[in-house]
Amino acid sequence: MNESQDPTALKQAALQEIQEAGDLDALQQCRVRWLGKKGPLTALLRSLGSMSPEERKAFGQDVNAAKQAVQAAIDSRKTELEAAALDAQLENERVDVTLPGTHGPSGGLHLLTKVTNRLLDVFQSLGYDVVTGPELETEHYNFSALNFPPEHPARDEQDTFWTEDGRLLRTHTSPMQVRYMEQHKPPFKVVVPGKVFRNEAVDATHEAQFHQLEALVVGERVTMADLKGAIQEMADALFGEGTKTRLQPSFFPFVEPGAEFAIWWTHPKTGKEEWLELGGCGMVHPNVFKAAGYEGVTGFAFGFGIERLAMVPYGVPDIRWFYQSDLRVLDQFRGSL
Ligand code: FA5
Repeated sequence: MNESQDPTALKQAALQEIQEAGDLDALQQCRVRWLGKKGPLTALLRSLGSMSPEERKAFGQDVNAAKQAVQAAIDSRKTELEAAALDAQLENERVDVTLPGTHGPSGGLHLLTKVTNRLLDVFQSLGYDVVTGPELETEHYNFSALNFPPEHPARDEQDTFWTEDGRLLRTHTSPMQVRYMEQHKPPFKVVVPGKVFRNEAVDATHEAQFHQLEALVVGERVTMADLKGAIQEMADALFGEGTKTRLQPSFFPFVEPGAEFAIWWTHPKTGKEEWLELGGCGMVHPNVFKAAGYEGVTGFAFGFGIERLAMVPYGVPDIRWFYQSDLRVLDQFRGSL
């Protein structure tokens, strides 16, 4: 019997090749070569027909044992190669969780939000409650209840946008004075931050939409001295103890007497000093108390533009920059306050 007819020799040769198969493709080729229809072991089985019965029995057993050993070797090599392929894939796809990540840009609070929050902190620490009111107002709360007679020219200074049902976008935060008084009993101290609107020719210091902060204090013997004191406390808290403040006579229909107020402000970098004119103030007019159904009390109110308080100290030269969402502007105030 030559080697190509010896099942044991064929088996040895097959086992060696199977062991050397480096990947699943090579192993599949081994299987076809050794166990396929044209393989040497299949050829040996075909040759059984020409043997004597005794010979056939012994030789057939040998060939089948060789086939089974080859099949078992292929199966076990296949398991090995599959495990190795999985290891290689895991190694390839390994993620190093300790590597530093890549960051997208993070958001931050807008300068106007920061200035508003700072103001609310100051007033809350002085014992004021914070309330907000509707931006879409009635003509009654925005004007009539605040002692603006229907044809009074003071209404022209606060031209605004009207809805078809006769309501308007509030021109100031003062409408909350009467709204609040109707719902509460004095004494109280409140501040009202919020968005207001005016039909303005927009320029570097005027927007059609801006923000105000209103303060209202009502009690039994509230005086002009209390008003001056409240503005002084705000100035001290914002710009440091002993900051100078100024009241100049002015007219608003809903206060009597009325004034405009300013804070003496020194630029921390340039050292430049100037009056920062913030807004209006005064003692609540008796007609406003009447509109709210109040008697026997006194009170003061003041209101000012928040943009102004952000523009001058933070060096923003144009009010329109607050609303353009330009990151070159916004990024500069990320760390401020
Ligand atoms: C008022 O709005 C009064 N309600 C203020 C007040 C409250 C007086 C309580 C008395 C008692 P005035 O129209 O002056 O007042 O506006 C107040 C501030 O809002 C101004 O000083 C300015 O800082 C700001 N302001 C007014 N118009 C604009 C505008 N178009 N753009 C940006 N800020 C503005």
